[in-house]
Formats: sequence, structure tokens, C-alpha cells
Amino acid sequence: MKKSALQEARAAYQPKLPKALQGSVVAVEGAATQSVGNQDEIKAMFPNTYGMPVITFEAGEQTALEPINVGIILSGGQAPGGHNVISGLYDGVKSLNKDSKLYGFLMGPGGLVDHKYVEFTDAIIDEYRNTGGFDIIGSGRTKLEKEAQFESGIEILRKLGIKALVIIGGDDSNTNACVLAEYYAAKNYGVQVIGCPKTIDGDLKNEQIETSFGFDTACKTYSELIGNIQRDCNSARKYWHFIKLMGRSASHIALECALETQPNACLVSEEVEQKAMSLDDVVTYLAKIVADRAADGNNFGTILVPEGLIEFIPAIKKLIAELNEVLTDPATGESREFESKDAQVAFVKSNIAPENLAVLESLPKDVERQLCLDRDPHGNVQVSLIETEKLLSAMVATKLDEWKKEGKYNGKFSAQHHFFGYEGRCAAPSNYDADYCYSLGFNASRLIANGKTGYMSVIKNTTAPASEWIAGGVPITMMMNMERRNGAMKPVIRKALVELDGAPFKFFASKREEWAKNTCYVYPGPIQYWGPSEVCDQCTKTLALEQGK
Ligand code: FBP
Repeated sequence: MKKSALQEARAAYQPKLPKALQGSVVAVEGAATQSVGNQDEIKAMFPNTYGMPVITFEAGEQTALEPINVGIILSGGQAPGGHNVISGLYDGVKSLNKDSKLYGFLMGPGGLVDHKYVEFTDAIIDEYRNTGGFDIIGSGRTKLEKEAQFESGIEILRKLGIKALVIIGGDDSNTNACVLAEYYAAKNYGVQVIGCPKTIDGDLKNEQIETSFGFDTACKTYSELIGNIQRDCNSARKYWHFIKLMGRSASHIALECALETQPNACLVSEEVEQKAMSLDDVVTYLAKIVADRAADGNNFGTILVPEGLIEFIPAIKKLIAELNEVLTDPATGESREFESKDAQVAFVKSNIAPENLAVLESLPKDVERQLCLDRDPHGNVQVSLIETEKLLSAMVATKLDEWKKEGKYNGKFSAQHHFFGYEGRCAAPSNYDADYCYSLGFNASRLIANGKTGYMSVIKNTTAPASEWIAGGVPITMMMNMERRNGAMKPVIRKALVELDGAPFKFFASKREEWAKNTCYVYPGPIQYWGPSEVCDQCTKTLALEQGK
């Protein structure tokens, strides 16, 4: 495979490991844990994996191990650093015993069910160290949740002599990892299951997980692009740029990019919901910023829009909740099947409450259609397909026209649209993600060596130099509560949305009026892999503010 100059140089980068993982370790157990909500229900559903202690690794005598075979799966959307989780795990299991083997299941959880796999070798792993992407084995969104899938999985795990499976995924995939861990434990199958916190969205974090991997690199990549647009914008002074950012429901990516680039506006879906803003309120808020800048002669600017915004406008949220119920077959709990997309839209329209129908029909046709159509395998609306940035700019233009007629606005409004998501999901991992991911993978090997199952690999204290990072494991059940999904209550890992009383949002809120009126753009430039530590090892602003740094 032909490599770029950067790839060549980057292949030689040795990711930093926490001090505790640099030699032999012992597992230090904390107190018994409980789930973040619905303790009785979760305990009853996970009798074998509930209540286990948090684990911290400290330097100590590790007993010699027999060779162990381990499997790994990449699940869901790509996130920078996935290859380093795999290389960290590979190096970790080999350091325990050089005859240990690591297998990768192909194209996501489906590879386990369909028995498609590859055995990693030094040559394969070396090709992918410190690279972005998930192409080493591919990823997929097959939901691992049925007994038949678990049973099909155990057949191949037994055939390959695999004693532990590592699932790299977001909140839904790690929830499923925990269900699988519980199932194999209940059946005494002798296979451990360990999760790893992945997603650019940044919404898999809590008291125990500081951040999901990939968030750092993805935000830095988008911020570079936003900074470039801002410089263009400030040079030509003739466009308003509406920039939608991935992130699914949560606005962490939009907020982090705002902290890094200081745009004229950034919507935060969680605030829109809390203030019960209507679509018209959101449009009025943005149009006011445009009009105020026009009054100063500035007919240009940047507006960041989180991709999940639409789901958080209360009337639309209520509508989506009913659509999700109507699209689920109550008999099976699965999505209903329809002959055609038109049939699906017609069925939806004749089965929802009149007030929700009115909201649906008030939206532009393409948004209306997208909301009625397919969900992803976990039941989520595919928000990345809804062109919110275009919807908002069209509505802002209409509002400004009205104000012009009323003599309230006298500027020029010309819009450009962008959607950044796929541009950042496979970027070469920043040093932070390269080190964090390698440590997560290496650490997973230590959890396996210590016989743990139903745990998430966790690395903490990551705003400190890597040598001071704390390695360990957290029982996945500890992060769970019961939530309504596809018409039924299910145990799930609680998704972390932007906290409006958290330091990152509060800092943003204290600055945004100034950033709206004046031109305070910051141009972060590209990710740096070599150079002074304050340039190339910095964490996200979100993490720094959360930890009071
Ligand atoms: P994960 O939650 O699986 O990590 O995926 C994140 C994400 O990039 C979201 O931000 C986005 O809404 C979605 O994936 C897009 O999905 P797809 O890759 O199927 O287009």
C-alpha cells in the first residue's frame, strides 16, 4: 500500500502509556457499585455482572499467563484512533504471552455472527499504527442483541479458542456488549466481554469516562475547517456560513468547535430544549444576530448548527417520539415493514395525533419525509440526513425580508452551507487520541488477564501528561438506567448531553454576545503531531474546562 510522507513518519510514533501500564500490574478493587438509575431492574437483568467494583491498575507482580486468544470488533461510526486501540490490545496480549493471538471480526458485530474474521499479524498491525479509519477490519451497525446471534458468536469463538472479546463502540454498542457479557456469564461459556468507549459525538462520558475516543481529533479537524472558513469569511465579507456539525443528539461537537473558533453563533440543542424554543424562536435569534452585525456594516458571519437540533425543538421532539412508536411493530418490537417509502409516509400520517400531524406538515417536504422514514438499527432518526443548515438559512432569509419591509433591517444576506462529519471521522488521530486509544487497548488486555467481564476499559486523568494517566476498568452496568426505546423500556447506558450548568457551556454563554457582535474568530490551524507539547499534546477545551484547567 502506498503511504503518504505523513503516514510514513507517523508509523514510527510510539504512543505514550500511563506509567502503571508500562510494567507488570495488579488490579486494585474499589467498593461495590450500583447503576446510575433503576437499580432494582438493572440488578435483576444483570445478576452476574451487576455491582462489581471499579478496578484501578497499579504497578505490581503480574502472574505469568498461558497464551490467550482474544477477538475484537469495531462497531458503529468511525472515530479516529480505532486502529490504535487494536494495536494497543495486540501489543498488550503479546506482552502477556507472545503466543497469544488476536482476531478481528470483519465489518462490525455482523462479522462475529457470520463468522468472518482475520488473524492479526505484526505485518498487518504495523501497517495501521497511528492511522485514522476503521479499515483494518471495517465497521458496521449490526445490533448484537438476540440470543441466536450470541449463540452463533460462541460457535466461532470456541472454534478459534477465543476467551475474550473486546467491543469498541458507543453507548448502544457498549450496552449490547454488557448484555453479551451477562449472557455468556449466565451460560458459563467462559468468554469475557470488554467494552471500549468510542464515538466522535462525545456523548459516552460520565463520572468514570472522561471522554470517548475520536472526539478530540474530529473536533480539531472540524475546527481547522471552520477557522479556514472564518478567515475566508473575514476576507471577502459577503457571506454568512451555516455550518452543520455531526454529533447525533448531543451538541458536544458544536460546542467544542465554538470554544475553539469563536464563531458569531453556535446553537446548542440542549439549551433550545430547556428554553422550549420553537423553530421560529431559533430563527429569530439567528436573524437578530445577522441584523445587528449588518447595522455595524458586517454582512458576514459564521453559525454552527448541531446536527441533532431538530430533535430538541420540543414540538418536533414530541412528534419524533410518536413517529418512533408508530414505526415499531408492537408484536415484535422491530421496525414495521412497508411496501414503499410512500406507503410508509402515508401510514405514519394517518396514525399520528392531529397536533403532531400539524407540526409534521409545517416542515419543508424533505425534512417531513426524512422524519417519517427509516431509523438506524438502534432506532435513532438519521439526523445526519436532515439538511438543518439549509432549513435555517432559508428561514432566516425569509425573516430578514420581512424585517426589511418593516424597516428593521437594511443589510445584505447571502448564505453558504457546509456539513462537517465524515471529514473528521477518519482523520489521523491527534497525539491525544493516538495515546489515549493505544492505552485503552493495552489496558483492555490487562482487564482480560485479570479475568474481568462486563467491564469498560477506562483511562482517567487525561489532562495530565500521559505518564500520569490512571488505567482501570468500570462495570458497564454502573452506567446504566432504563429508557424507552422502540416502544419498550430497555436497560441502556445513559447518553451524556451537554450540561447547561457545566463549565464548557457556561464559559461559552459568558462569551457568545461578544462573539456575535464583534469578529473574534480564532483560527486553530491543522492538528500538529510534532512540536512543542502545548501545541501538539493539548486536549479539547471541553475537557480542560470540565476539569478546571
Ligand atoms: P457512532 O455513534 O456510532 O459513533 O456514530 C457517530 C456518527 O458519526 C454520528 O455523529 C452521525 O449522526 C452518525 O454517526 C452517522 O451515521 P452513518 O455513519 O451511518 O452515516
